[in-house]
Amino acid sequence: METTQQSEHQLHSATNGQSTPEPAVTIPAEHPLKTSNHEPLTTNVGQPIATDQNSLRAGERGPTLLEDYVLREKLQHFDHERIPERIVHARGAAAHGFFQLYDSLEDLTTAKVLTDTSAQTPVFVRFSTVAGSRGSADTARDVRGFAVKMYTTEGNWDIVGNNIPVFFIQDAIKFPDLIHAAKPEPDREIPQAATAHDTFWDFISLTPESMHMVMWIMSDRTLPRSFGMMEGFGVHTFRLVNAKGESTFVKFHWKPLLGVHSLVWDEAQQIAGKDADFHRRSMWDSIKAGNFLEWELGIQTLPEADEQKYDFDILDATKLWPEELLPVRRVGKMTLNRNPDNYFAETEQVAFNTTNVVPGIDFSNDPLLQGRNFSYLDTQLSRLGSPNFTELPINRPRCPVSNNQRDAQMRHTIDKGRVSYAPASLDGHSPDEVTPARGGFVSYPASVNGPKVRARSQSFDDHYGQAKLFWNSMSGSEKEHIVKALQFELSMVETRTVRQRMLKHLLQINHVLAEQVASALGELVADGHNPAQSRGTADSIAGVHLLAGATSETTASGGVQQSKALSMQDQPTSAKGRKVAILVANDVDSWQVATLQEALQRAGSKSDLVGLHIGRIQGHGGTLEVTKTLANSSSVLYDAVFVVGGPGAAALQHKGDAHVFVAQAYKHGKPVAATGEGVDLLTAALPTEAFHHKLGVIAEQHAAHQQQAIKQFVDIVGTRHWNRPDLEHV
Ligand code: HDE
Repeated sequence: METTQQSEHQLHSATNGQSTPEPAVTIPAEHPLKTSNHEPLTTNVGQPIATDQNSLRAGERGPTLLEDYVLREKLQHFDHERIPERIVHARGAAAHGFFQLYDSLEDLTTAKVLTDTSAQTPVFVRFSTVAGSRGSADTARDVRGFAVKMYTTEGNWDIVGNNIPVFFIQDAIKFPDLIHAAKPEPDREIPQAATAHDTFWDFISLTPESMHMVMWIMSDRTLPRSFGMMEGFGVHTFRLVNAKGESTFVKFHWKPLLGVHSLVWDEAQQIAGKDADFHRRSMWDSIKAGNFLEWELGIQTLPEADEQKYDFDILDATKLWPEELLPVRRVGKMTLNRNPDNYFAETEQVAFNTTNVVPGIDFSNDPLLQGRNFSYLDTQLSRLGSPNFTELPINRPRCPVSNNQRDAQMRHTIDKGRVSYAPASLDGHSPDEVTPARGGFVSYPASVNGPKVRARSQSFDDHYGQAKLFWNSMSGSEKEHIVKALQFELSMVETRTVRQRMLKHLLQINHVLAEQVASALGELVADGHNPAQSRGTADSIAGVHLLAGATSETTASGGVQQSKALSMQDQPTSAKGRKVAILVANDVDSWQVATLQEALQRAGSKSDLVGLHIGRIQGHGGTLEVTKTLANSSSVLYDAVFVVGGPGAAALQHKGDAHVFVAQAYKHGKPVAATGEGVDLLTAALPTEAFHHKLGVIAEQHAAHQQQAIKQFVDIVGTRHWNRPDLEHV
C-alpha cells in the first residue's frame, strides 16, 4: 500500500475561475514513501499483472508477441533508467538531518534560519568526490563536496561547499579547463578518479593561482577517514544582511564534532580495492547504529567597511581568512540522523544551486561564485531533464510555492484557473509580491561602477603567499605526507617539462619541499644541489624533523605566518565513529573478547571479530560469532587491531595474512594491541623497535593486567602514531 502524506495531486488554486478562490494546497513536508510489501503487482497504469515470469508468445516455443504491453512497458522503463551523471561530483552519498541554531544572529541577518533558535530546520546533505564517475572508489585522492540543503521556512538555502576552504581558480571561465584537465584523458579515458596524470599537472603547472589549493589537495585533507571527520566550507565570501539593510561579509564553516581526521595514501589506495564503498558504508552504518554525524556551523564575519583591510582580496576564492585574524564563531549544530530511503530518488536527484539563498543572505562579487550562480541551474536542466526538477520530492521546498510559472515536461502541480500572468484582475488573481517588510528578498544595493573589462584585479595576484601559510602550518609528518603525495603524483607524469615546471612552483613555496620532491624525480632544483645526496629521506624521522623546521615567509595572509586551524595535528580524537578489528581463532579467551567489545561499544566504536572463517567458533569459555575473515577483510578497513589472548591465539602466529594484518596496521600508524598468547603474533610481525618506543603498541602478556590493556587501547583507538621508527621497513 502506498504510504503517502500528500493528496493525490498538488493543487494550486490561487487563480481558479470560480467566484470563491479555493486555498492553495500547501506542499507536503515529507515526500511520498512507497514500500512494496505484498502489494498487488500492477502495470504503471494500475492493471493487475497475473504473471511476471513469462512473456506473451505464440505457442510455448514460439515468438514473443508485439501485443505484450506488460513486457514492453517493463523493458522500456528499464531502458530509460539512467540519467546523465553529474559532470563533476558524480560519486556521492547523502543523509537527512536537521539544523538547530544556538544564538540568534539578528544583529547580522534577517534570515529566519539564523535568527530563530527554536526551529529545527530539516537538511539533506550530499558528500561527493569530484573527478571520478558514479562507480568510482570513495577513497580516491580528491576534494570532497559538502553540499547542504536546508529546507527553511523562507525557501531552500543551499551551501554548496567543499571540504577545502579555497579553490583552484579565481574565475569561473577557467572551470571547464580545470575539469577537462583533471578528468580521464579524452583519447584513452585514463585514469579514473585520479589527478596523477599529465593533463592535470600540465594545466596546474601553467596556472599559478592554483598553488594554494595544490598544497591542500596534496595534504591528507583529500583522504578523509570518514564524511563525519571532514570540515566543510562555503569557500566564497557571502553577505549577511540585517533588518537595517546593513551588510556584513561572511564565510561559512562546518566543524565536525569528531575532529578532522584522515587516512594515509597507501591505506586509501588499498581501501579502493578492498571496499570501494568505504565512506558511504561507514556513514550508512553509523547512522543505522544511532551514531549520528554532527557538525557545528561556524561563521567568520568581516564588516563591509573592512573589505580592503587585508593584503588578500576577500573576493578571491584562492584565499582563506586566517582564523587568527577573523575567528570562527560557532552558531549552531547540524545532525545527520536518517539514511535516505532511495538512492536514486534522493541522492541522485537532489539538485543543489548556489543561488538558493534566503532573505538576509546574499552574494559577493567573487567571480567564481558569480559563474557558479549560472552553472547549477543550467546543469540541473540537462541532468534532470525539465525545469520542473524543483517539484521532485527531495528538491521541493517545505514552505508554500506559488507563482505564474507553468507547464513543461513532467509538471506535477495542477494549477487551477484562468490566470497565469500578472498583473491580473480576473477572479483569483496572481500570487502577491511580498514586500521587504513582510520578508520579500531584496538584493543588497551594493554600488557597482567601472569600465567593462575582461581583466582581474591586481589584488588577486599573490599566488604563493597562502600556499606558504598552509605549508608552514603543517606538522613535520603532515609535511612529509605532502612531500610524498607530490612525489607520487609527479612521478606518474610522463612529460618531464611538466614535472620540472611544477618543481619551479614548489621552489617558490619552500626550498626544502622542492628539494625533497625533486629527489624522487631525479631532478636538481635551481641552485644545483643534488637533493638526493644533501637531504636524503632514507631516515624518515630525520626527514620529519628537517621538514618541521622548513618554513617560508608568508604574504597575502594578514601577517599570519602559521595557522593552527589548518593543521590536523591537534584535532580532538576519540573512539567514537571508529572501527576495530579483533583477531580471533578457536580457543581464544571469550570473556576478554566480550569485555573488549563492550568497552568499544560504550566508547562509540564498532568492532568485528576477524577469524579464519566466518560463523561460530569455540572460544575458551564460550562460543564466538565471527563475521569477517583474514581473506575478506584487511587492516586498512579498521582504525585499530586487537589480538586476543588465550590458548588458541598461537594459531594466528602461523598465518601469513595475520602477520600482514598487524604489520600494515602498524605501518599506517594505527594502535595495535595484544594480550597473553596474542603477543606472539606482534613479536613475529613487528620490528623490535615497535615495543621499545611504546608508540601505540600495547603488548600485555600478564593476565592480571589485561583489563588495563583494554582500557589503554580504547583510549587510543582514534589516534594515529606518525612517529614510529622504520615505517619504511615494515
Ligand atoms: Fe561546483 N558544480 N562548480 N563547485 N559543485 C557542480 O552541479 C561549478 C565549485 C560543488 O552534491 C555541478 O549539480 C562551476 C566550488 C559541489 O549535487 C556543476 C564552478 C565548489 C557539487 C558545477 C564550480 C563547488 C558541485 C555538477 C566554478 C565549492 C556537488 C552537478 C565556477 C565551494 C553538489 C551539479 C551535489 C557540482 C559547476 C566550482 C562545490 C556543473 C562552474 C568552488 C559540492 O553545476
